[in-house]
Amino acid sequence: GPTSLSRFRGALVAAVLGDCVGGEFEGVEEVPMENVLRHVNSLEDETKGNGILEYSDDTAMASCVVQSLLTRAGFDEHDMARRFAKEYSISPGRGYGSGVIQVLKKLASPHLTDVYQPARDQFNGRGSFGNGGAMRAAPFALAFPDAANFARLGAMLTHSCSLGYNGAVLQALAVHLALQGALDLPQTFINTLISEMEEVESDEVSRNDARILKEAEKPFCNRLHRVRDLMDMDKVTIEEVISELGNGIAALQSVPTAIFCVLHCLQPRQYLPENYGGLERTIAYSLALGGDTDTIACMAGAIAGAHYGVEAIPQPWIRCCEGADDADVNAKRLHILYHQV
Ligand code: 8NA
Ligand code: MG
Ligand code: MG
Repeated sequence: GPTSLSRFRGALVAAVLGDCVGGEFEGVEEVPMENVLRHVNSLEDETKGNGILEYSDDTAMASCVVQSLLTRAGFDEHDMARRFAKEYSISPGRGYGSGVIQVLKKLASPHLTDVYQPARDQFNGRGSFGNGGAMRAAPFALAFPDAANFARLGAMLTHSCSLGYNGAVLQALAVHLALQGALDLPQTFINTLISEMEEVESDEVSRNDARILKEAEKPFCNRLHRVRDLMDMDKVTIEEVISELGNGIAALQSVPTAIFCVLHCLQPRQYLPENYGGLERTIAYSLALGGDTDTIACMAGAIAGAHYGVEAIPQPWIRCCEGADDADVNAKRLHILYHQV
């Protein structure tokens, strides 16, 4: 049912799986489906003893968000910033974006009063438009029935450009809607996202950032319209998806892409194995797009997991991925918090 525990567990666990399984192809521009299926199928073959697939910055930062929301029973920017900084200092080798590292080092300073300032100083004061805010946005949707505002503030701790934090808002909205069962009606789902983002992108700052970066007016809405057009097409190639939506490290080139992956994989596809359920299709398809595969699969995983629920996740995948069991435990705690606030 809507907002059931199974959906919460599915969302948080499948996000981790997307990150861990997607790491194999991160930054590879062309990923043949054959290679994706070989990689994914090797997870099922436990005789191979693949060992554990490690998670990256996506899961490391999402875990900080989860721990902070749970410990503070709500959003506390100082606590969250401290956790990001501490996590980075303990495990700096998780594949963080090259810019965000400077923010994470500054956030470690005990003299810092405004925790949003380091993010504002990025890229000559423009702020980052990377997908690092969006990749950790799902937990906000699992903690609050009205997550958009906190997802934005949580992203602004590292991403002060509206094209960064609005991507986090969009990802949180997509997870929120999926938790409610909204993906049962895909057309309504995409139309709701478009009308919500119309509002989100209507402020002066967002309009100005889009102008400066020479993007369309309301860039996320623009991409969501393309998602809707691609959804309506019978056959769509990987090349078309990449050229219309992107597969890069910018939020604008990856959040709408992740949403498309979920929508496209709601039904069986001839190039994906018949024995795959929707969640397996979504993750495999995300990897086949290449580019920022760990992050796109992580975001698509969170949305798809919220839709299909934890039962849709193959057990062998969970056993292969670092952090999947912790995510499952935390999802249960978030479910309680969500129904309290
Ligand atoms: P970030 O804030 O450092 O942004 C990522 C990159 O985007 C920066 O290093 C810049 O190259 C570029 N960028 C962002 N904002 C601007 C701007 N205003 N002007 C010019 N360039 C800009 O880090 P993040 O946390 O957003 O990074 C997220 C991604 O990087 C994640 O996907 C994560 O997994 C990681 N990552 C990706 C790859 C890959 O090949 N796809 C490799 C390693 C790490
Ligand atoms: Mg990563
Ligand atoms: Mg990535």
